[in-house]
Amino acid sequence: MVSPFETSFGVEADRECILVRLEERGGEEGWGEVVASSGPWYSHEMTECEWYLIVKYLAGEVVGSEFDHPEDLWDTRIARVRGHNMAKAGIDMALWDLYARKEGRSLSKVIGGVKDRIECGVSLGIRRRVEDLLEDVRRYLELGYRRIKIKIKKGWDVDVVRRIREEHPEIPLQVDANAAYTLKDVDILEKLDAYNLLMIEQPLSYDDLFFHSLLAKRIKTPICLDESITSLEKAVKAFEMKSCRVINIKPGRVGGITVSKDIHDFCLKVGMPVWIGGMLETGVGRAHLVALASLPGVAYPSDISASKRYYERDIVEPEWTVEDGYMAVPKESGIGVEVLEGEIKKHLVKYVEIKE
Ligand code: OSB
Ligand code: MG
Repeated sequence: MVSPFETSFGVEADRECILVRLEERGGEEGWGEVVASSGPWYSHEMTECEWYLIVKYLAGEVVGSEFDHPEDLWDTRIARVRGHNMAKAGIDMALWDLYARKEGRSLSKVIGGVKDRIECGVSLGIRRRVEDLLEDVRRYLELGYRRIKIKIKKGWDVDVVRRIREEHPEIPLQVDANAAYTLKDVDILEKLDAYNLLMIEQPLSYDDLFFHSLLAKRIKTPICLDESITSLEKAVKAFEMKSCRVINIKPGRVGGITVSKDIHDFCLKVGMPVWIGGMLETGVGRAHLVALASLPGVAYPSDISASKRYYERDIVEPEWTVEDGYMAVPKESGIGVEVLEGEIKKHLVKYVEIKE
């Protein structure tokens, strides 16, 4: 990565990831990405474990099988595997890309996308000094990003937000706690109400809905859930319990494109705004984020930044770029970018081919 990314749960300086390439018998290919990190800090999922899940339990449900539509994946025994959405998502995404390519349509169009460009936000990690973060904020505003999100944790919250607001009273600004607080910290979280934030993302525990519903009654800043929303069922519960007013949909976290669409459709129906979250994806996973961000219910800028914000050299062509704060949604078939297997080989750690 171009620079280490620090959150309340740790620092990532390199991203280890699993790419899934699905090949049709004598035909098209499709690409997906497993967004797990190398350790179980964002969720229980992590690269080595998701690799094992794919090889031992998931790939066999796809290899040698016939599907009319990518949603049929969820009629296989994959649906019976508890959790490990990130591993499932890698396969689900590859199947959607393959299907869209066969249809000769863009993934965006195939899933019902309605936008030809998407609004880009940037997510800025925790820094050693506030001055460094202020510099990051200036840099990304200059590059045109339409919303700034900063990572917060105890001791790196109210004062940091105040410093940014002093310099930029009007910019769309939000914070992401990655579960760093408990209800005992309500005094700190209340203080954030003074700064006109778009939302606060995942203030409380990674798996919680109930305490967030209590917190929502105590603070004015809208709560957005990320980690807690791992399925359509969780989204429905969060809505019914009033645990949040916004949902960050990450295809990796929920099991891929099919479930992301289900959550999106539900949220659109009940009037809950959504946006698309990222997990520092390579150009492959990013393509899936872009397609989802073109859906009609996406009402805030997404955590979808240019390839250069993450990597010296992305593994797709063309690389993802941001102009005037927007990213163009590809019109080409499938994910709409070419995957550079030569670039992948330069960083390849492990490879397995699973055949019929
Ligand atoms: O909580 O949104 C998060 C990155 C890794 C793990 C969790 C999160 C993030 C980000 C980065 O905020 C978003 C991006 O990909 O730009
Ligand atoms: Mg988040």
